[in-house]
Amino acid sequence: MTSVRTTCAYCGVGCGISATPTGPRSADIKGDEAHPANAGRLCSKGTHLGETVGLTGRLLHPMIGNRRASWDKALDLVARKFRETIDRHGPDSVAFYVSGQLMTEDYYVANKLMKGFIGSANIDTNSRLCMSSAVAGHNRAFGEDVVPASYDDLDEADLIVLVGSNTAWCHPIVYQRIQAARAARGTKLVVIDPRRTESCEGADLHLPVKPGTDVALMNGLLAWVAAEGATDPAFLADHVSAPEDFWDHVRDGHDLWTTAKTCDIAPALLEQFYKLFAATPRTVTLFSQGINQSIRGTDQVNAIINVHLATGRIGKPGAAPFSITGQPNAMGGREVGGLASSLAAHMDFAPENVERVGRFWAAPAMATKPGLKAVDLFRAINEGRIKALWIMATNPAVSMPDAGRVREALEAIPFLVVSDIMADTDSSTHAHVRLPAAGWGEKDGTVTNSDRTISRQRPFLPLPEEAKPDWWIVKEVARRMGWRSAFAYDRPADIWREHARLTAYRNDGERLLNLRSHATIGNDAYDAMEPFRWGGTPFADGRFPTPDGKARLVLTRQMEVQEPLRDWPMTLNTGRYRDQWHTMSRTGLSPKLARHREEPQVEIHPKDAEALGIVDRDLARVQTAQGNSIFRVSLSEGQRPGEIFTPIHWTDRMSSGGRTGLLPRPLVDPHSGQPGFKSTPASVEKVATEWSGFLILRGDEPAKLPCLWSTRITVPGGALYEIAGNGDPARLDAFLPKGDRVEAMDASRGTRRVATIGEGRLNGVLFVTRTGLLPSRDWLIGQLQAEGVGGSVLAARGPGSQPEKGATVCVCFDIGLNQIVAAIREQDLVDVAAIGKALGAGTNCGSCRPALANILTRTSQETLHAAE
Ligand SMILES: Nc1nc2c(c(=O)[nH]1)N[C@H]1C(S)=C(S)[C@@H](COP(=O)(O)OP(=O)(O)OC[C@H]3O[C@@H](n4cnc5c(=O)[nH]c(N)nc54)[C@H](O)[C@@H]3O)O[C@H]1N2
Ligand SMILES: Nc1nc2c(c(=O)[nH]1)N[C@H]1C(S)=C(S)[C@@H](COP(=O)(O)OP(=O)(O)OC[C@H]3O[C@@H](n4cnc5c(=O)[nH]c(N)nc54)[C@H](O)[C@@H]3O)O[C@H]1N2
Ligand code: SF4
Ligand SMILES: [Mo]
Repeated sequence: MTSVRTTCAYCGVGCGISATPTGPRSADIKGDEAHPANAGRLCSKGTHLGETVGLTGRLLHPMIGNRRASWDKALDLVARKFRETIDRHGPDSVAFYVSGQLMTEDYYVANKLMKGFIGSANIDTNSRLCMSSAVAGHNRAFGEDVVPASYDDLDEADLIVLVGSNTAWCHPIVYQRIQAARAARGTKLVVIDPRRTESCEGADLHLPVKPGTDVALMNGLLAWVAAEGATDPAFLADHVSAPEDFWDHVRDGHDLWTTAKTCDIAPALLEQFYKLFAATPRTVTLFSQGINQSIRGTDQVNAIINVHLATGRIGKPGAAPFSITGQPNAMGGREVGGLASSLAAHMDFAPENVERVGRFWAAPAMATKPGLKAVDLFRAINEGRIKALWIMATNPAVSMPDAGRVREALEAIPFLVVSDIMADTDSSTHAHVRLPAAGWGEKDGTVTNSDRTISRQRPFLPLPEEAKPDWWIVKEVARRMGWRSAFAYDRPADIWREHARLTAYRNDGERLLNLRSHATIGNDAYDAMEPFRWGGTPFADGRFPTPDGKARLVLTRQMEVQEPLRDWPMTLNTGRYRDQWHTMSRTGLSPKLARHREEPQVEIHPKDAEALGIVDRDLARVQTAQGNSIFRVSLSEGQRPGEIFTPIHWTDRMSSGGRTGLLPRPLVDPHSGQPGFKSTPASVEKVATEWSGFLILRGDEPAKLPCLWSTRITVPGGALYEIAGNGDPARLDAFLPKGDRVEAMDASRGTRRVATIGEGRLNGVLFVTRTGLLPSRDWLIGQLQAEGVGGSVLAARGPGSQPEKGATVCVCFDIGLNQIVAAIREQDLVDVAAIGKALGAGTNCGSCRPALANILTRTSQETLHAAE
């Protein structure tokens, strides 16, 4: 079969992929060597995309309630309900909640329908939770939402500063590029993050700042460069405007000592960073959620941009403030105007823009003001003001702050439509209508990555059953609402051309986003489109898209950071794991990716744990004013005392307990409306259960287990559940699939081992203990694939069983922690390359190389201690 060039389904790096179908629902995945974002490399998630293109769990037919319906019936119902709601309660009584995982073409059609035809701007996107502070910051500083950087700048920088970005895990190919620059030209790397993440492994300096103090840190830096004469007076005079009292404000109270105190780091460390920054013109400051997801997000973004403007480090090779995007098409969504706060094609709601876009669309009902931003939108549902909602490609019941309230909104709303690729998500359980969307590998369109490179996503698998592309679904509803000719699209290229024409429409250079050359592109040329970056090198001529052509310094003040409260002594930080993507609907299908972190953990400093009577691997309850969840404890010196971290990925479908979304408070940044996910007052307590254990089940149907805590991961041939609870664990026997039953009880040790076997194949096995001692799961998991299995399976090990591999570090070659430590000790390995030679680990996708570096350091320290 021939291979198809497409773009990765996951992050905003936007790696090119070459996919070769190997069967009706399988494909061989390789990096596309011709793609500028990755030049053939892929991280662990991209590498294992092939494991996720099966049909497990897919939604394959339109559903009205729990009944299968024809497309005609389902689309008619959606159109009729939206029409009736608008007629009765006005256009602002309906809303769309969409996603940076839609194609630009899907996004364009949804935005046009809401803002030009329904006549409301109540279309917001999960990018509100992700990028909106960067958007607001860009608009304030540059007059347009333009990311003034490209990946090439990383190759040409002498200093790269990561602020609030765990690039090693979340943008691994960019991180590899940074490491390549370090090797090639000695680029220095500084990480500013309260946690010591794996991104710090390959860094020169880590500043473990107190959360929420980045404004102070950046203002202190600005004061430092000003005092040292390291600003660029000519650039400032010609190309930058500032509020009158700006420099007085900067000089006031931003000395090194005060700043170090505010940020809670050593002055010497801060000085080291400031000196390095002041002395290095080619600096890229790369930032993501540690900056954006804050109630101070927009000011934090502007505080970073201020420093770059003041030093003239923008629009030049190797020098830029770089907001790196999360989702594969976060940028495309911003380009079409999919946020409630923008209109279309980088235009806001200024009357002349409303008139211009209205004329272009021949719109019957233009929205004239911004719509509700995500948090307000769900609040409006709770309050009964929004009565019909259509969710596309996002899972707000998990990913919104205070997700418990969001669930109530989804339960209460009179009419809910969910377009998704999966049959059951935490959000779609509440839907009146579920619409089966085309997924990655089937869909066809364009995406824009972090550095404005637009690439094609191309299909290489047929649409399964009745699934349809999102653009098709939306335009069919629009046509049924009466707007037939305005939504007469036959293919994504039709929409792309219209979007390109709008970016160029009456645009004499006021807007940098201008895709004029694509306005008349033919269908074949669209199909063959090579990745291209729009906008060239923005601001290279020192001109900015503001009325006076100058960039703007924005006065930012460090807001006070709340001190710990009596009931909530801890601060909860939330974020991502290397090998999982958001609510796991796709990565959760991959047995390999599951092994990096098998359970949702709460990371806590050993001192805090000790004070709370908690030890490593205990279960602990994290409580906030919004709700509580249970996590496996992981002691970590990389946490600052008083601060804990939990992952965002686990849902009700993958766990009971373990859901982070319930916990964050719904407080938002005043300019962007982005929630402050990274900082919520919390408390932690140990959870003691009478027993713990695990369950391995053949098949892929998720089971809802009646125990206090459980989490599920996919394994080859089935699923592994880690479980803990109180009362009689015998009730779990009912979840074992049918078969001959073998069991072994040991009352004195409080263990219970039960397996069911059919025709020599293991169907399921349950191990429970009251002592906490359990055998390795690996061998038992392997038995799902074995034949001739008998009662001896309960011994949980076969003849000649291998020693335990330990937690998987390298997913590509399935190498565990214990194997790596043993090899380092026995073979005296001294660097990551030597580990690669010995075990293969780290030599394929490279995502685990920071982890290998960390294991090397720890192992050699332990060996030293042992020798002393
Ligand atoms: N593996 C994986 N990769 C992903 C994703 C995924 O789900 N999984 N999702 C993608 C998406 S949509 C996004 S948005 C990106 C997110 O990518 P990142 O922003 O890199 O990821 P996060 O883990 O959310 O948070 C980054 C860091 O911010 C730090 N932080 C918290 N508070 C502060 C603070 O006050 N100041 C500073 N300086 N730092 C702070 C956290 O400790 C954390 O290490 O990742 C993308 N890539
Ligand atoms: N506490 C906390 N919460 C957070 C964050 C955090 O750091 N901390 N980060 C926030 C950020 S940055 C983000 S981006 C969000 C992400 O949060 P979500 O957007 O809610 O997460 P996903 O799991 O990516 O949801 C995508 C959904 O779309 C479906 N899907 C996939 N492809 C398609 C398609 O082509 N069409 C359709 N119709 N459906 C599709 C998937 O099955 C899945 O159900 O989470 C936010 N929430
Ligand atoms: S870095 Fe990884 S997840 Fe991101 S686009 Fe590239 S392969 Fe995909
Ligand atoms: Mo995101």
